[in-house]
Order: sequence, then C-alpha cells, then structure tokens
Amino acid sequence: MKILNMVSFLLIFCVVVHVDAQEIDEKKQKRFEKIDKDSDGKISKEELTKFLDGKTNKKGEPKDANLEFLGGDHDGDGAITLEEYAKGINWKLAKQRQKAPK
Ligand SMILES: [Ca+2]
Ligand SMILES: [Ca+2]
Repeated sequence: MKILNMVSFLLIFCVVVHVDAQEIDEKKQKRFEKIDKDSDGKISKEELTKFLDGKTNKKGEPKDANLEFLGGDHDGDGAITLEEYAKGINWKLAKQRQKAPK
C-alpha cells in the first residue's frame, strides 16, 4: 500500500506543478498582450519603450527599455515573441549586446 501512496502523491504533485506553470503562462500572456499594442504577436522596441515609459525598477530607477529589449529578444530578430517573453529577460545577453559595437 505504501507504493500506491507514493504514486498518488507524485501524481498529485505533478498536477499541482502543472497547474502552477499554466497560471504563470496565462499571466505572462496577458501582460504580453498588453505590451503588444498592435496585436501582431510580437513586441517591437517601440511598444516596449512605450510600455516601460515612466516605470521604475525595484531600486526606483527608470527602466531601461533598450536593455530589456536586448535581453528579451533572444534570437536578435528585432522583435520579442510570446515564447521569448515567457522565457524572460536574459540580462547577461543584454549586457553583452549593449557592450558590443552596433
Ligand atoms: Ca506588436
Ligand atoms: Ca526575437
């Protein structure tokens, strides 16, 4: 009977984790849609700049849309897709790109 308990525990655990992940995705999707003003499924630099305008980070400093865009556009094609947005901002990549010429 012990094994059965383990299995059901794992099963419940998996379901809970799965639901959690979905909730985050939904939140992210809603936020993504908010930023994507023209609803073409991609966030352009202008859209991100407008969205972050007047917003501050945890330290109270104005948000750097340029840097966030560099770190959010993972494949560097000039737009942030929902997939890229869901992965989050890659700050390491952003700083690397900011340092690189061009
Ligand atoms: Ca857009
Ligand atoms: Ca991209």
